[in-house]
Amino acid sequence: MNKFKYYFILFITTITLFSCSKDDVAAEITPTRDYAVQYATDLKDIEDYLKNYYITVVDHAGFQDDQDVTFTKIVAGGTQPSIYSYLNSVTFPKLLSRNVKLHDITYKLYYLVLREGIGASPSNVDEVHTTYRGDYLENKTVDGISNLSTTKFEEWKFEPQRANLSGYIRGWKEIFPQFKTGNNNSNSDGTVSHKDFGAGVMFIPSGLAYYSAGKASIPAYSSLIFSFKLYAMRRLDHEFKVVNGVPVSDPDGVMSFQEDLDGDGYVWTKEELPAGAINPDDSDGDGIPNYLDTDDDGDGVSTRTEITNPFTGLIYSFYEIPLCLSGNQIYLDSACKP
Ligand SMILES: [Ca+2]
Ligand SMILES: [Ca+2]
Ligand SMILES: [Ca+2]
Ligand SMILES: [Ca+2]
Repeated sequence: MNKFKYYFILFITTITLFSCSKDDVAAEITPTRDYAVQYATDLKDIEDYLKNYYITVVDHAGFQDDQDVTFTKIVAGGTQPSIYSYLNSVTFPKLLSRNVKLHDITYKLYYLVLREGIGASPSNVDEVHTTYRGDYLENKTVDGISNLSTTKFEEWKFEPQRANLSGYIRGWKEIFPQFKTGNNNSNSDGTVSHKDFGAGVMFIPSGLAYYSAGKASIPAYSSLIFSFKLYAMRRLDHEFKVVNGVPVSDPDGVMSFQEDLDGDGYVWTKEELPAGAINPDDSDGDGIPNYLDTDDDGDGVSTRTEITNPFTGLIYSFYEIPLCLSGNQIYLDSACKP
């Protein structure tokens, strides 16, 4: 019953948020475009971009501009290798793609790996510490000639942004887990040097971004290009309970990345999977994946109770590492530090 309430509240909150935005009034009047039709346009634009632009990457270990990437159009007769020329390359940079099944289509989500990183990979619901630049892609046809262009809408260049991937667009959730974090060293002047972090670029069709809604500075139906650096991350533990109609964090002591039963690096909700798909990360098959389910096996005893040592009262993780509770977060080390 609590699970139902949680989704109901989420649903109501979503409706309220969307009905408060003036921009969405226009979106309601114009019928939303067909996903498959829009995707075909987006894919063509993205592949045209990949085939007609080249990259320049700064190699400057330990400095803020390390792995900065700029994109330049190849002029007629230009000999620079296009981004597309790195497709499935055995050396870096590598242009790779992921197939994402959503909206009854299979999206091809391209991403460029400049460097993989040396640390651990976040799951799709962990918090990433990242600097990034976002551009939207536009194709304007004038006198029958199509012209691709990009417009920067956001940039975090210096202080890394802490982004809980749960609240971010699908493209981010798909691509960040393909990268690893780096080494972060505090300097005597209070600054932090980052080395050997993962760095890349993702080319996201609008259906895996903001689609018809757009965002403040992003037009509706925009494909997005994000260049990013993954410096660090924080593991999270996501379960909720509902108290007096309000969702309250109720972590079970098993970090969400440990609730990835099939080990593919991702935990998805029912809504994020194709209709009718079996969720590999939902033990009791009740429609709530383990990372949001306070009773994974559905036996009526909470997972948290099941993994608490009855003699010491300590919670043990899958790996028998003592955990500690600080505020609403459970941390993996006994010093209660994130
Ligand atoms: Ca958990
Ligand atoms: Ca999984
Ligand atoms: Ca479940
Ligand atoms: Ca149980």
